[in-house]
Amino acid sequence: MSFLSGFIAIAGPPNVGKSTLLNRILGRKISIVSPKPQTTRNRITAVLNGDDFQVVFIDTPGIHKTRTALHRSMVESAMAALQEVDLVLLLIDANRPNDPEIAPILRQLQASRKPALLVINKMDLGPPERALPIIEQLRSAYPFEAFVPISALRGDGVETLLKEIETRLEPGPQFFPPDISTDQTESFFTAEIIREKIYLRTRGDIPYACAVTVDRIEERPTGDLLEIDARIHVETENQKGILIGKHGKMIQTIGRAARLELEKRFGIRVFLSLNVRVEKNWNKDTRALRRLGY
Ligand SMILES: Nc1nc2c(ncn2[C@@H]2O[C@H](COP(=O)(O)OP(=O)(O)OP(=O)(O)O)[C@@H](O)[C@H]2O)c(=O)[nH]1
Ligand SMILES: [Mg+2]
Repeated sequence: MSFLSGFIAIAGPPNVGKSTLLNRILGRKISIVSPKPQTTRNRITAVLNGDDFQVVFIDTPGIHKTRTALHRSMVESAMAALQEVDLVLLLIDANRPNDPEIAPILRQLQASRKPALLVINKMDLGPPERALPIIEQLRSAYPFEAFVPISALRGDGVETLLKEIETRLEPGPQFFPPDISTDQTESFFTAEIIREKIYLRTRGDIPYACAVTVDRIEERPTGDLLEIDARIHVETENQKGILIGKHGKMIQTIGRAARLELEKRFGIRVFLSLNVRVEKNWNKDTRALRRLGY
């Protein structure tokens, strides 16, 4: 039997559970998740390896109306992913079947004519019947090859989804070494974990005003401690004040939550130093965006 492989994009409007699904499929946290929309800003690649197959999943930023250069870069990377893969999983939220952001994704699919599965997520939040009108409505908009209701959070339906994917894999090469589950660097993952803690602990425009870069990751020669220097870039002095918080309380909370998760992930004690820096209009300036990884 020949080796099977393929590239699969997980695409959809913001906040529908794309990153949750990626993590569920891989059985570990690859992509950060938060209750706020526009959490994922880059494409995140994850590799599912089997004895005779390899699936490369690409988690993409939620597709939405763009306002800033950052949004444009996010949406462009998601739209481009739709063109490049062998199969698209269009993920939608069962509670938001009329999400206005679905239409532009359907248009992109119609242009690329890629094979696609419609995955209806968050089925745990209501009765199963509510998937039916959604399927009825969307099957006339695009020739989806299958309709799969799931709960990415609880895992319901994910096995069925994986079976639907497996039957569509074609003979192909092993794109990544079999022991690799993501192409993210340690620095990128670290910056993302810090950004996730900001999303989970701040409100209003603060999470959206933040970008995180990692300047240094270094293991002490004694081998018992990882030293990490990271920078949080914000747009204004006011945001910097809020992020640091009274007597530094907010930044300490964020730092502690990130450190605990990084220690678990890297299996070593972590010393995390966070520095907040004002970089005016970073999310509107394409040069600054590139420097910050977008
Ligand atoms: N109840 C329920 N909540 C879910 C499910 N899947 C995801 N969520 C929640 O939905 C929120 C958004 O999840 P994400 O995985 O970050 O969504 P996303 O589509 O990657 O969002 P962006 O990266 O912002 O586009 C989080 O609070 C998740 O816990 C699900 O199956 N059921
Ligand atoms: Mg995401």
